[in-house]
Order: sequence, then C-alpha cells, then structure tokens
Amino acid sequence: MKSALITGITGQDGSYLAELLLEKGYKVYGLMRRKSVVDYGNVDHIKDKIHFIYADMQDIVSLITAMKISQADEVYNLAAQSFVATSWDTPCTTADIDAIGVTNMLEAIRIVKPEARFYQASTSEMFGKVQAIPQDETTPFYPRSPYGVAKLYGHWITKNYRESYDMYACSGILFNHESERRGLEFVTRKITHAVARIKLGVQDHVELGNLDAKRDWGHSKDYVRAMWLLLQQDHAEDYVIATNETRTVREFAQAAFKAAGIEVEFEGEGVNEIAKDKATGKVVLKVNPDFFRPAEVELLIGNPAKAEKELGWEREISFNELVERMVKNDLAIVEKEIKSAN
Ligand code: NDP
Ligand code: GDR
Repeated sequence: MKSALITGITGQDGSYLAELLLEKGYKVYGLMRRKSVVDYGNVDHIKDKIHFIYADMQDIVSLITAMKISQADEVYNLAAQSFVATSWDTPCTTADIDAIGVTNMLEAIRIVKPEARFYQASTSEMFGKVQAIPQDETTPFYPRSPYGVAKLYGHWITKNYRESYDMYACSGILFNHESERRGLEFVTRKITHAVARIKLGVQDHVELGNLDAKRDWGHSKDYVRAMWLLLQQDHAEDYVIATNETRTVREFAQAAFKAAGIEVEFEGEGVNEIAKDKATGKVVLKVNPDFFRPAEVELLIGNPAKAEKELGWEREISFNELVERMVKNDLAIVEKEIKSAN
C-alpha cells in the first residue's frame, strides 16, 4: 500500500485529492493546524479514513515529524495562504507559508526520506503581468502580488532541490480551479453563493471589484487528477494545467445568474457599472472599488498541451457545468439555511 502526505488537506484541492488517493488505495496522511474549535474543513465527510498529523508549514520540526510518522511515498504540498487579496494584508506570513514553507517541507523530505516524490502547488499567478498569450511552461514569470512572488520562490526552490539533490520534485502550474467546495471569498464562489441568496430573496445584490479580469477556470476535481499524474512519471517535470479558455468575471456572473434562471443585462461603465435582472429591472450586481487590488492580473489563459500529450491529462468538466454545479450546490445550501431559520 502506497502512502501519501497531503498538506492543506482541509482546503478545496486537499479534499478532492484525498478522495482520489483513497479510491486508489493509498494510506492518506493529512497535515492539520490546531484550531480552538476542531474543524476538519472540506474533509469532514471522510475524516475517519484519514490519518491526521498536527503540524504547520512554518514549523520545520513539525514537518520532519510528519515525514517520520507517515513515511510518505508521495508528498503533495497544497498548504498555502491562498487568497491573493489577503497577501497584501499579510505579505510576510504569506511568504513564510507559501515560500519558506516549501523549503521546510523539502528539507523534511530530504532529511527523513529523500526518495519520496514531491508535488508543489504552483500557480498561474506567477505569470501575473503576462508576457505571452496563452501561457505555457516556457512563458516568463512576472508575479503581481505578494502571493505570486512567494509562490514563485516555492516554484524555483522545488526545481532547485530537483537539480541539487536529484529528488523527484515537481510543480504543477495550475490555473484557477473552482468547485462547490471553493472558499466563499474567491470571486466564483462569492458570485454563486450571492446568486443563490438573490434568487431565494435573502439578499438584493452582490458587490464585486474588477469585472474585466479574465481567468481560465476549471473544476478542482479534474485538476487533482493532474497532481497525481505528475508524480507517476519516469522523471519529474513541471506542467501547466489549464482549460485553454478564458472568460471575464462579468461573464462568470452572467452565467451564474443564468444557471439560477435570472437573465441579467449590464449597463454603465467602470465603478458605475451595474447589472439588472431583465425580468424585474432590479439591480442585482454593483461594482465596489473596495474589491480592486493594488496590482491586478488582467488576463490568464493557459496552454495545457504538454500535460495532455505527456500525461494523458484531460479536463472532463466544462465551464458551464462548473458554474451550474456551483449554483445548484449554493441554492441547496441557502434553501437549507432558510428552512432551519424558520
Ligand atoms: P485553500 O485555501 O482551499 O486551502 C489551503 C489549505 O492550506 C488549507 O487546508 C489550510 O488549512 C492550509 N494552510 C494554510 N496555511 C497553513 C499553514 N501555515 N500550515 C499548514 N497548513 C496551512 O486552497 P486550494 O485548495 O484552492 O489550493 C491548494 C493549493 O493550490 C494552494 O497552495 C494554492 O495556493 C494553490 N493553487 C490553487 C489554485 C486554485 O485555483 N484553487 C490554482 C493554483 C494554485 P486551514 O484549514 O487550517 O486554514
Ligand atoms: P485569483 O482568484 O486571485 O485569481 O486567485 P479570485 O477568485 O480571488 O480573483 C479572480 C479575479 O476576480 C477579480 N474580482 C474579485 N475577486 C474577489 N475575490 N472578490 C471580488 O469581489 C472580485 N471582483 C473581481 C479579482 O480582482 C481577480 O482578478 C486564485 C487563488 O485560488 C490562488 O490561490 C490561485 O493561485 C489562483 O487563483 C490561480
């Protein structure tokens, strides 16, 4: 039986990856941070199948212990301060976790079990102010946030350990991927959750920042399959994982309202832009500059050709299905909340 250690197991990707590895018969260890109220996050439904280890990416001793306990054959480093906007509020913590944390994990592996295979959760945010369209493994990086800069360190230190110590260490450069388990502050889930509340009469409208930002959005379930594939090859290499489609935040919002049966039309420009429900004329979306970022990533679209060719990876969940699944899930959650409040 193979064993795997997942850092960030309570997050969106950690939960889908844990499900995948359990299905494949792995013994799954998950790194947990101590909280005042025990909370298994997105793995609550499978918590009895996971071996939890209390540790923190900022504490190398705890990572060495995690490696000693798990003797993991594969380590998936998904733990991160992953919200770009917060990285301007906490740039140093973000760097400690997302940059130095990667070195901590790599060192723990090198000390305890150097033959273990290592996956690093790199990101399209490293492309930032994009230098080519679409972006692939050869595109130069230009990060635009403390998060992107920290992740770029994580990316390079992974490559450096591969080259310095001949370790099987690689990065997936994953473009945005969302799901029913996405955190509520990320724009997709913020929209689908608000759309459900608007549809069910709990709130009037949603306030968003930059509607023109373009993202390449896939489903997390498809992307964790790629993580596993990266660690099953003859040698370690880095891969871009993306859908090769890009849409604006405005288009995502339009699709989400449509999935809830609300046709919207946009009017106005810049901070004055709004969207109205065509049927009722009510304003359901406004722009709020508080959500603008100090520096923005305007356009991401990835080219996953290398992963498709060499890993045989393919995404299965389309953009429309992603939006529909998220809206349906949020409608069910909000309906349940309404029932339990009455
Ligand atoms: P989430 O924010 O949902 O999950 C982050 C996880 O990291 C949580 O389990 C969190 O634990 C854990 N964590 C945070 N800080 C620490 C710490 N100091 N020590 C230990 N664990 C910690 O992120 P996603 O699942 O969306 O993303 C997974 C990874 O992939 C991240 O590294 C992210 O940066 C990267 N990524 C994500 C993309 C996406 O579109 N989703 C795209 C490209 C890369 P807790 O529950 O305790 O907070
Ligand atoms: P991102 O995701 O920064 O791409 O990082 P997010 O959903 O936060 O933002 C996407 C785009 O939407 C714009 N936007 C808003 N964003 C949020 N959160 N809230 C708003 O109200 C809003 N209005 C407009 C943003 O400006 C941005 O352009 C995600 C994270 O999962 C990272 O960890 C990961 O590395 C990258 O995706 C790839």
